[in-house]
Amino acid sequence: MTGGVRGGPTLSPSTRVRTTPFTPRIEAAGVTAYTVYNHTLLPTVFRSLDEDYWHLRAHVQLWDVACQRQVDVRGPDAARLVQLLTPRDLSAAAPGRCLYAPLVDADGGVVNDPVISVLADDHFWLSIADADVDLWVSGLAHGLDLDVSVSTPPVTPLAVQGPWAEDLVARIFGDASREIRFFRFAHLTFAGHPLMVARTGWSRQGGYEIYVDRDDLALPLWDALWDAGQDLGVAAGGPNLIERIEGGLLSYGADMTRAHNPFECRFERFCHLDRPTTFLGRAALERIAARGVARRIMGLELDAATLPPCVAPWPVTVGSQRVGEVSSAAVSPARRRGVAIAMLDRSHARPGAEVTVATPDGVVVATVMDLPFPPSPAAVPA
Ligand code: THG
Repeated sequence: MTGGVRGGPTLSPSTRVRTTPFTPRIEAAGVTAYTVYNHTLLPTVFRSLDEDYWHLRAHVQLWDVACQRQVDVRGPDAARLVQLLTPRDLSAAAPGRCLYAPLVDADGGVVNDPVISVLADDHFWLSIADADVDLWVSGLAHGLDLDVSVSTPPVTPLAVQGPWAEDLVARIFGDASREIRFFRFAHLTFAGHPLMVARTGWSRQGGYEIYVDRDDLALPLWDALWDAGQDLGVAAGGPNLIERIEGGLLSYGADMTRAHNPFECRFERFCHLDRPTTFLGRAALERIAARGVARRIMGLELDAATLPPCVAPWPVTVGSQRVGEVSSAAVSPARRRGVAIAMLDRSHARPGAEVTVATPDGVVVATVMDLPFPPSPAAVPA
């Protein structure tokens, strides 16, 4: 877990932990840490978390996000089934839209938080976070006897993220790619084959995700972007822990689980209880909305110059009272402080509140922040 480059244990390779069509280039680029996400390798660190962070904010990176598996739902009942899964009203979502949507269970627990792409009125892709959503969706389809097919096709997303992503992608896909608006997609041609190109991605630096639906195009696409991006400083990268905490992007399984409801996760803008939408968990969410939540997800700025990785929740306290727990944490080199995501009791879920965090390396003082964090300096402060 501490990484082979430092001589620690490594991950045992097996067919159960999938490689991806991009893995040869990821290894050639010098990946130093992977996580496993949807049973698939997800590269997370190349040079170091800090160097990758600064690079992402200044240049452009290619990310192997094949682990963002697509759950394909199609057929006459597809729209009804996908709407049943989420409190976000999808009735006005036309083909070409991507929608970030929490999925909830009958008790209002968050089951996942995919990006849903509307391919056609009767065809959707759920680009899932780390959980076996295909089982949940096909179980519901069978239980409700719906006329749909649910599958996980071999689609391999490649993310292009960073301030130069627009220029780089335009060099390969043409200026039409510049016209794609945030959370929209278009089909653009690469090597004579139409690929779905979306203006999405798990960073706040802007960029695209290209859904490669033919494995034999994966390396040619990587190489084309790589060669075309040399003068832009293109590098291999991955979701960056520091950048995504500062950006307030939540990680399913870490920051939220089925034990949390969407209001605790600040997803109210994706919960349309005021509309006649039919979805599983509606009654539960109405009860929760009427009662109010006892805890909320917030940011924390920690008075710490180093932090260990957060591999088990860190207690957050005020005096002797426990008021929550940290689920993700890192030191931001731009702030020279720790940044964290924490689920906090309502009483302390307000910006400016002072708390203490029990890290494995000792107790540190922290200030509650809104998410996302305010912009941080674009270079190392002097
Ligand atoms: N892209 C794709 N699939 C994914 C992710 C992705 N699946 C797994 C994981 N990431 C899902 N989680 C998120 C979390 C946040 C966002 C996207 C996916 C996101 N949120 C914006 C926000 O919160 O401001 C935009 C939300 C909106 O306004 O619709 O981008 O990254 N393909």
